[in-house]
Amino acid sequence: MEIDVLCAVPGLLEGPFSHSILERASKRNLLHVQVIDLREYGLGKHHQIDDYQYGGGAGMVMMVEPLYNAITELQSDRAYDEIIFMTPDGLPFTQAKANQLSLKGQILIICGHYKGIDERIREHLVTLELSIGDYVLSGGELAAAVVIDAVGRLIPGVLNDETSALFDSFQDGILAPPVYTRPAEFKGWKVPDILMTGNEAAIDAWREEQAEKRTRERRPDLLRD
Ligand code: 6GU
Repeated sequence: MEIDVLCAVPGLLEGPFSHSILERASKRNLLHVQVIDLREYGLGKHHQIDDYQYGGGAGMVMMVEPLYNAITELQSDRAYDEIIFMTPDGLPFTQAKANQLSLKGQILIICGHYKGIDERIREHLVTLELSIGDYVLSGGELAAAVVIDAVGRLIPGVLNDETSALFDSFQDGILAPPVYTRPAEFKGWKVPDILMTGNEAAIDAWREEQAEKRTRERRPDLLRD
């Protein structure tokens, strides 16, 4: 899978993809993330990428031309399955969306800044708009990193059995049960006895019960549909 990220602050994306699971994905040629600096497509000698908004009002808007030139140049190289714009007014990003995106071949993610991007780009070039939650970030870069992490780990071959995504919270619409490791007792805090019995069926039943309890207590909304 190839994910290109077009953004105004590429520095924000330097860290996230050079560690652990996503780094392994890249070394195994399962996922390539390329960050493109929108400023390279900026206008004039100052490489301008934003301007005042028509109709007045506070805040700058990312201009149509740099975005258009960047996107069409990238498209001459790649046939994107999806052109995603990260925006707080997009569709909520969920595990189901992550699953769908993990099956795509080539994706372009556009990150906005300031007041947003010229609506004409959204209207004519963007195919999917995503939000990672009901709060406002100063730009789409960190949201894009969240999407890429969630999608990247689902690509076949990226995770091994131990890190398998099958049993993640949300993957079956329910939260994950509590987990424990050595020692069996720490400062008088004990690991539940059931986990020491070696009785796999009983352990599975306990985990299922704990997962349901946890979901009922913390996220009853997940059980309603
Ligand atoms: Cl995708 N972008 C920004 N700027 N803020 C957000 C967001 C995206 N999702 C939630 N808040």
